[in-house]
Amino acid sequence: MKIQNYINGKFENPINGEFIDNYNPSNGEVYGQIANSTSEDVEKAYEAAAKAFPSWSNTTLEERSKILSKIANLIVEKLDILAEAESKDNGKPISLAKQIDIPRAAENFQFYANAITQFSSEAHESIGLNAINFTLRQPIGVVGCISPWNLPLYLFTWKIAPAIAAGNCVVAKPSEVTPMTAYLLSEILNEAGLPKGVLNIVHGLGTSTGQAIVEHPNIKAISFTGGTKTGAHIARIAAPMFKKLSLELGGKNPNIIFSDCDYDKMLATTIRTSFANQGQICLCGSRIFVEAQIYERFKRDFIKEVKKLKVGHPSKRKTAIGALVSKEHLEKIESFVAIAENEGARILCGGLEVTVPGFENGYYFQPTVIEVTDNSCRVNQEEIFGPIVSIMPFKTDAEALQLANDTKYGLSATLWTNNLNRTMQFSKQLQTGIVWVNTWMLRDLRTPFGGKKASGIGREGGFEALRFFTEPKNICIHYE
Ligand code: TXE
Repeated sequence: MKIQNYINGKFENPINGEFIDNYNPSNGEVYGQIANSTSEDVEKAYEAAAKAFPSWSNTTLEERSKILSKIANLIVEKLDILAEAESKDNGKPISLAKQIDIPRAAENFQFYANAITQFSSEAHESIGLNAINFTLRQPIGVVGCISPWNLPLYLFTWKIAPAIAAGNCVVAKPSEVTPMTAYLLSEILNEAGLPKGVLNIVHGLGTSTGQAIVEHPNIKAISFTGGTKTGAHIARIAAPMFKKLSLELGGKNPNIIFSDCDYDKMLATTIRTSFANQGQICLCGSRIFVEAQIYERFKRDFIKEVKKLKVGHPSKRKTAIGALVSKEHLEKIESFVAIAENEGARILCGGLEVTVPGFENGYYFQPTVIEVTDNSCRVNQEEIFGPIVSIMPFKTDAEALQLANDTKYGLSATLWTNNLNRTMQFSKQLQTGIVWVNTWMLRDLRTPFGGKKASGIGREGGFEALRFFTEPKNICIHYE
């Protein structure tokens, strides 16, 4: 299976003819090849996008909306094929791909098919000066979208849908670790009648293909989701070129549990916040802080539930935890267990690789709970991005808040309490872009999404994404 680039509505080999291996994480085998594109391919994609821009940016909102809806419908029609492909490429349980990843990819297109018809700009009447100002929100031109491997089609479409809805043309790159569903999306784009060149998908490594998108002088905005280090690198290149940047980066999210919460709901949700998608979601709550008076009870109950989670092949119905995305990632996760032990933390459960019969070379790891005593330890400060969480008690609200904010990251926080005053105080004082109270990952696509501090800059979602993908221009008209 060869994954080719999709440029100007056509599938093409990379200009250098080179391909790189694509692995199936559930068995460690190479099952396909992906284009190893260079800056030449990115240039070709850019040219196709630039050529399509004058017409696409003048296409009526109704027409754009119709095409986006059609893409959404086709994703729904092909749900099974896409979910199987996502699971095979990423290692996630197929049930998760069917329930979350693929439906959400369709929703992303449907949401922006609707949102673009409701997007408006402001007018300011300069009273007494005989002038009226109005603001045009114009598409930027050709924009770059770069996405990661953890929620491949979900995050790829989360960027592309608002970008094209707003009238831009796109050069996009999915992660080289999980390119398959972006490739399948290319076929859908043709079927939906998206004009050629509006969306071009170039495959390849981050350091070559991705970097070429960021460095391209005429790609004027970059929307990126991925690691914090990569985000900083991209910012260093893009800033002197005055590119618009949206960076959705890592997290080290606190999950703060007070004794006055709805305990059963909290326990069930905390299993998800900790281990959904093998813990490979930027919103996962990897640092669990528990009020001292329920700490021992929580520890006992949580570990009991974690031990019930079945690690297994992603296609099996009973699998709760599938394979990690790559061998390198498995090794990174494993190294954190040794780091924890060296730091004097206690491994309460898990901590080992899992051999799944019949799939011995797959990348499986036990869900792991580590008890830490000091929030400054590496386990609590570095993004592990896998099935490892730490737990630690706290005594007072002030201490919980201090621990929660004591990290360089600031993406999201989860708070479990039924106390309204506490809810408000934490909501105001947590240094994160998102706060979940008595829930987790309940997503309303109209809301702003993104982080503070080392978790990035800019917000995606709702009209925020349409604002990002447009440039405001004020027109001031004086009249007599
Ligand atoms: O991500 P990268 P990696 C975190 C997580 C993980 C770590 C590294 O902690 O362990 O990041 O993961 C492209 N110019 N997250 O190395 O490299 C790359 O090809 C332009 C959190 O896989 O950041 C891919 O398409 N692009 C996260 C995308 O960037 C470049 C999700 C992300 O890859 C590039 C994933 C470059 N120089 C990892 N280098 C989240 N926030 O959800 C790489 N890329």
